[in-house]
Amino acid sequence: MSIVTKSIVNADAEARYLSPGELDRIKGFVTSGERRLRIAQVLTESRERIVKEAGNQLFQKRPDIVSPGGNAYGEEMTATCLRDLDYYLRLVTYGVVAGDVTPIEEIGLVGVKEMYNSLGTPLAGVAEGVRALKAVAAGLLSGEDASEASAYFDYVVGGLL
Ligand SMILES: CCC1=C(C)/C(=C/C2=NC(=C\c3[nH]c(/C=C4\NC(=O)[C@H](C)[C@H]4CC)c(C)c3CCC(=O)O)/C(CCC(=O)O)=C2C)NC1=O
Repeated sequence: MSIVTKSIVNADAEARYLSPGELDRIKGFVTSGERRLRIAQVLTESRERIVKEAGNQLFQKRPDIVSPGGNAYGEEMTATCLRDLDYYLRLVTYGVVAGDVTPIEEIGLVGVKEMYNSLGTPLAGVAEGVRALKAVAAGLLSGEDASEASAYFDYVVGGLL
């Protein structure tokens, strides 16, 4: 939910006008809109490259993941692993656009530890992959945009560990 919807739901629950503080936060959301959309556009346009490079970085750092006995060993499993990185990149674009981590939390983090544990997928490996996504993405963005995007990747990492 964006700050706009959230503020309206809260205000209406008390049948009141939006408070000065709420209007201020909405103003911040609107003012940062152009930047957030620009970031989401870059990440969306470059998604294939970001996922591919992040995957290469991950597998170089953690060759065990794609070696016999590793959770992402074999063509099909490696593809599934890269698909998961693509999922998290997509969720980060949702967060950036909404200016809010709630979509990331609800779609990609609730119950995720149990899910990965039941699959034998190392959470630390997924987190390392998301860190690599962040690094590759940051390289495609200007300084301020990179730090804004990084906060959402960090949120994913925090939710995995
Ligand atoms: C959008 C929200 C969402 C997420 C996050 C998601 C994750 C997700 N990853 C899965 C599997 C998997 N995920 C991985 C990923 C990895 N293995 C590793 O060692 C690496 C560290 C890592 C890649 C970075 C692998 C290899 C599997 C297949 C595991 C198996 O079938 O044994 C599965 C099991 C079902 C399937 O194979 O599709 C789910 C549900 N699904 C969703 O709908």
